[in-house]
Amino acid sequence: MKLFRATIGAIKKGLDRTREGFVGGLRSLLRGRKLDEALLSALEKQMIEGDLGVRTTGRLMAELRRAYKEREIETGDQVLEFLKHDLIAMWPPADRELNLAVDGPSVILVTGVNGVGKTTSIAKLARLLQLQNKTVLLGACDTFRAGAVRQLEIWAERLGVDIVKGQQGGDPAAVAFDACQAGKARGVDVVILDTAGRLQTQDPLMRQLTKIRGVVAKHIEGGPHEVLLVLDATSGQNALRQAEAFGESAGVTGIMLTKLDGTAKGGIVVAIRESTDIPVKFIGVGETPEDIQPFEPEVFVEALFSE
Ligand SMILES: Nc1nc2c(ncn2[C@@H]2O[C@H](COP(=O)(O)OP(=O)(O)OP(=O)(O)O)[C@@H](O)[C@H]2O)c(=O)[nH]1
Ligand SMILES: [Mg+2]
Repeated sequence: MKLFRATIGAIKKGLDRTREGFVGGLRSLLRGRKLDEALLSALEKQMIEGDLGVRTTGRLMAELRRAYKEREIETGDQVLEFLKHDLIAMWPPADRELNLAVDGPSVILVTGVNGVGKTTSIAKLARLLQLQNKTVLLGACDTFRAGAVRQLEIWAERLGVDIVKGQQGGDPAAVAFDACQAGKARGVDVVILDTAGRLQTQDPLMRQLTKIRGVVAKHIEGGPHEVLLVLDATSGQNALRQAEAFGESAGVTGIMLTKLDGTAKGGIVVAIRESTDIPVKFIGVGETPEDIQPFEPEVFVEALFSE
């Protein structure tokens, strides 16, 4: 059974900018046109500018040029259909479900650089889990930034979920330990750990993350069940570099791609697929707890290309 389902209406709204920007641009370039070399070159340029990634653009263009030469494709409208199918095919059926424990608390560790939307995404995920009748406990392991604990606490109050916190400046791994213990003692379904923003180049902070993972692994069987990396879609190529670096050093099991509503370059989701094997599991399309959607390629591409 699927845990979550995407709804095309909500995704479509969140992708307004990309639909008008990147896809709208493709549409106005291709609609009603006869295909020729000049049009193919213009298309290639737009794909790269839309953050689709160099490799994916190269591959799609090679396939398009072949189809054009063999006269399978003769019009711009056919190119649009071709692109849609090819994009969907980039994500073969795979497990994008949240990995949860069968028995006992599941632990989800959330990480990423500063300001990408970690804490907000945790609130969204907590709400999604609540809708599935799961109980949630939040662990405020961002003991670093002033106000971070309070920010998570406000979300916990609004959502009506438990929170475990420590002292500002305290050891984040100790908070993770307390949250795991409380999760077990209270019979909570999912413990979500918020962490301070960090750069992939900040060794001490990356080691701290390893320590948190170690504490969780020691006290919760199979934990952490997910290490979600939050990436800001508006940061373009930087997001890709973060995915590569964190993917290697932090044992990331899934990506939450936030702020898709704030960019005209939603093609970034394709570039992530191109440069890492880490599945995008959720997308964020706004600032409220309702603005989260599971990433389902067909729904996503359909929403992207809809008028
Ligand atoms: N438009 C939009 N804004 C978002 C989204 N997700 C988060 N934000 C906003 O991004 C800003 C930063 O969000 P936080 O959740 O505090 O980010 P963070 O990664 O926890 O930040 P630090 O803890 O400081 O590293 C806030 O203003 C959020 O409302 C989204 O999907 N769309
Ligand atoms: Mg935060």
